[in-house]
Amino acid sequence: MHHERMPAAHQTHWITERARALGFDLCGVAPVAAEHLAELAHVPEWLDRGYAGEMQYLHDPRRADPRQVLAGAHSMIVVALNYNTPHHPRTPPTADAANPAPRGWISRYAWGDDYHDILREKLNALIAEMRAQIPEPFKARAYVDTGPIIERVAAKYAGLGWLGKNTCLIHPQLGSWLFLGVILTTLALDPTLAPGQPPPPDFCGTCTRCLEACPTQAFPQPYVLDARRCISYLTIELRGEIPDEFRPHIGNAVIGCDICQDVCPWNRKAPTAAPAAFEPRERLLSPELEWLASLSQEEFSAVFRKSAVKRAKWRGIVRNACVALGNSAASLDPPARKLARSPRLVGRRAHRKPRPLGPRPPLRSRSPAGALRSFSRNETKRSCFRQDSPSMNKAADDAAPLPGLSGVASPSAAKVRHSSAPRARSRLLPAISGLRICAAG
Ligand code: B12
Ligand code: SF4
Ligand code: SF4
Repeated sequence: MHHERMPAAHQTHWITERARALGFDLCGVAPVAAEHLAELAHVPEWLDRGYAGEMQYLHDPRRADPRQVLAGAHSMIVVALNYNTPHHPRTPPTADAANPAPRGWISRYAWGDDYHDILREKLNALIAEMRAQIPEPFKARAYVDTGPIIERVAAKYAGLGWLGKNTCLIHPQLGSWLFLGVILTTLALDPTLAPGQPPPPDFCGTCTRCLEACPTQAFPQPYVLDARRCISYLTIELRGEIPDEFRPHIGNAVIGCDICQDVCPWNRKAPTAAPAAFEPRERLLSPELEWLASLSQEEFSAVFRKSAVKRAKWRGIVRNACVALGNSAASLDPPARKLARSPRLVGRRAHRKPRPLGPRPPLRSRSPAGALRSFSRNETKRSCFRQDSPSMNKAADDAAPLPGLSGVASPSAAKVRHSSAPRARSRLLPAISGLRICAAG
């Protein structure tokens, strides 16, 4: 087949169209030069402040300059995929009166199939289409968390949205329940934002809901996250013991945390158009904590096959379930309460009265349940914005569904079975005996 060389602008347009056809909700092209990616200048200070905790991979110097990641790199194609499914936000522990067994909470991103696989497959399909369409030789590499690219910054400068005070990428119609992926390429594509055109405006206005709702006070200042304090880090990335001071504030979270997004007004109208693969797997919506704590390694591998939860590892999820059980100790029957407080399971004391957290600016902190109780689904968009700036109100009012999204039917809610099978408490102890959860995994 004979190919005419497409002008760069047409290539960008064609690629974004193909990305849409492959199921991505958003696509844009960002330049790679660090001087066009302003937030990257903060990376050294962020690292110097120690905010990365044990995440050594964040110290890779290439993260501050995508040009160092791929020789001759010129452009970043950035995509976003909606993962919002039509399920309620986090519920307080033991909210189910019919079945009062203590329940945990797994974050929305980890309910279904592993997003890394789903996005990577689509990105590789896009690269294959590009190779078939664009005759000139080029290099292209797909990343979904996997490379030294700060994807949210890339997304901002590809015109996909703004970086909120909770540090998430937010799109005015889609909200922030978005997975991101990047193709780094040597192709000289026209950036989505014309030269001199500013990135999408920041619509956070005077709102501070996320900062106030964070149970562990993980935001030292707006737009900056101290990852060491984030429940997501504590439950997924941290190996070893969860520091005592954070345990009571973790509540019933067992994998990740969504609170700073659950409370965000821009997620109120976020469409639930996620692929069916992101629907919660059986038993994972409000999972029973004793079930999680008693999983054997084999059961863990089977339940979380091709799931992002695997990153936390078996030790991690059992440790987290035990901490959450400790936090629900009041509602446990005596044998389980004893177990949840066992120093063998969770390091030192699993449950203790909440203590004030370490030094942190005077942000108002609430318990996870308290933060979410104040988040009423029926609250109108207007009342939610009443504290906020006129421009924010207007922007929210103007927000209309994206073309092409309005006709997309929400996937039918998966049938989620809350198992109320009688829990064999005797199973819990043997399953975890001998396991030193406080030891690094
Ligand atoms: C490491 C990581 C984490 C860490 C650290 C998070 C963080 N904020 O960095 C932990 C484990 C805590 C985490 C949590 C979550 N993550 Co995460 N994570 C990543 C990962 C792999 C790298 C991010 C990174 O490089 N961080 C390093 C620091 C330097 O970046 P930063 O926070 O953006 O810091 C900037 C700001 O602080 C800013 N800044 C602005 N002003 C100022 C001022 C000063 C003085 C300073 C110092 C800095 C500063 O500059 C910094 C540099 O750009 C990305 C994937 C990727 N490769 O990008 C996913 C990613 C960011 N995570 C994602 C998700 C979904 C989550 C969770 C929602 C999961 C969950 N439910 O638990 C939470 C959200 C928590 C939150 N509010 O951010 C999505 C975000 C999608 C979106 N819409 O934004 C990503 C993009 C994964 C993906 N491919 O979709 N994550
Ligand atoms: S609200 Fe949850 S996810 Fe957000 S910063 Fe705080 S602990 Fe992390
Ligand atoms: S909760 Fe408010 S401040 Fe936080 S990200 Fe959303 S709009 Fe911005």
